[in-house]
Amino acid sequence: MNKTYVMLKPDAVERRLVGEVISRIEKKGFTIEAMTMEVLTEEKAREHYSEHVEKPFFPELLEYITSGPVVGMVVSGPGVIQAMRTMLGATDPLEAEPGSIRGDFGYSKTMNLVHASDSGESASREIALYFTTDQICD
Ligand SMILES: Nc1nc2c(ncn2[C@@H]2O[C@H](COP(=O)(O)OP(=O)(O)OP(=O)(O)O)[C@@H](O)[C@H]2O)c(=O)[nH]1
Ligand SMILES: [Mg+2]
Repeated sequence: MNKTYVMLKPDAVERRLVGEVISRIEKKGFTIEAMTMEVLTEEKAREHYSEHVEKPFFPELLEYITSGPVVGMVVSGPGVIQAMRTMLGATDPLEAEPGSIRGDFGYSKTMNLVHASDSGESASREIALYFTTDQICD
């Protein structure tokens, strides 16, 4: 699996960091195969974060992720799933390494700017949730 799903969350769009994040992905050498901008419905957000619906932080996460438009992308390249996770940095931006997206720009564990699939299985599931096969170049 050389494809992953990347989402610029509402705070990334609000803070005008879309170009910065896309620039990092492109400079790394990865390819953007498809892109959409949408406001997530509660139903879609629950589907996206289905593993977290019972967690104590989920209500806050749900409110945040549906609070404004998100930019979703299919990104491809060798080792892209793990590489994008490394480029994101730790979930908590206060623990993320400088040089990572969350380390450089984030300060809130909820508002951590960018999502990327955490495994091949997640990537397949998430790409299918947001894109039809004819939307993906390749
Ligand atoms: N407030 C709070 N939010 C959390 C906590 N753990 C996870 N989250 C939020 O829930 C999202 C999903 O959690 P995870 O999937 O474990 O973390 P992640 O894979 O680094 O983040 P995503 O790429 O968004 O999936 C995170 O990005 C955070 O916004 C927590 O302990 N407290
Ligand atoms: Mg996750």
